[in-house]
Amino acid sequence: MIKTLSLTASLLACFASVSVVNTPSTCSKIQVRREWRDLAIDQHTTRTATTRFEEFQATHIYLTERIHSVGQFLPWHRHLECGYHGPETFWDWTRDGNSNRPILGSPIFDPVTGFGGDGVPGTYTLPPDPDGLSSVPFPARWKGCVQDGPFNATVINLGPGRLLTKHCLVRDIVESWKFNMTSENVAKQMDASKPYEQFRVIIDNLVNGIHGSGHVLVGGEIQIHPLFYMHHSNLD
Ligand SMILES: *[C@@H]1O[C@H](CO)[C@@H](O)[C@H](O)[C@H]1NC(C)=O
Ligand SMILES: CC(=O)N[C@H]1CO[C@H](CO)[C@@H](O)[C@@H]1O
Repeated sequence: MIKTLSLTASLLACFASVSVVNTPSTCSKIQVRREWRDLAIDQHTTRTATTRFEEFQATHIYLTERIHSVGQFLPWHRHLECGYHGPETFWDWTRDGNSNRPILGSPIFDPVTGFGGDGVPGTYTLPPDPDGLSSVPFPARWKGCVQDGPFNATVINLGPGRLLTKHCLVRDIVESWKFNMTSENVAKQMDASKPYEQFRVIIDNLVNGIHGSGHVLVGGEIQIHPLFYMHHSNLD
């Protein structure tokens, strides 16, 4: 209860800073959100710094059942980013969904200036999970370790799910899934969902929804990776 109250209090504090007030004021400095590939390269480096990163992963794992498929899904995920003071950036997946270029050719998955590429088949096996702690929705989509780019040698200590295992960053990027991420599909989901309740249910659908599909397109464990924050900024 205390945890819920303090989360609510900090959520309010977080939104208080962006709430609209009637007193006219001028902004001395306006920060513009930029799509990730429109940032200068040194800003990429800043955004992917890993200070206290595991605390963010752990918070998301610990609260998983309370922050997905519920009304606070979007505000909670925004709250997780609250406190980051740089210009917020995002992964506009419609730029990849609308493009004829294969998804792995996207600057997002570039091995040098991006987040690295696909998992290598046969390099990862899900650990035994007799107590059902990992709650992996698509076990077949844990193809293998990302073995290029800045996360090649990254050791992840948390996960899958609530298991604690040392492992690599796992992906299984599937080309056909990018067709969920077109502007057309985004517009369709916006049009179909008038009340907020309907909206969050539609976007959260794992197969067609723009939130669920972002996860499934990348496969493996996007939620313990910086790309997760780019994905959620875009939903915002
Ligand atoms: C990935 O890391 C391994 C182990 O450190 C190394 O042998 C390999 O050269 C790296 N691959 C790339 C593409 O950087
Ligand atoms: C709306 C849409 O295009 N949905 C597709 C999302 O991707 C899966 C896997 O390719 C398809 O089965 C869906 O039809």
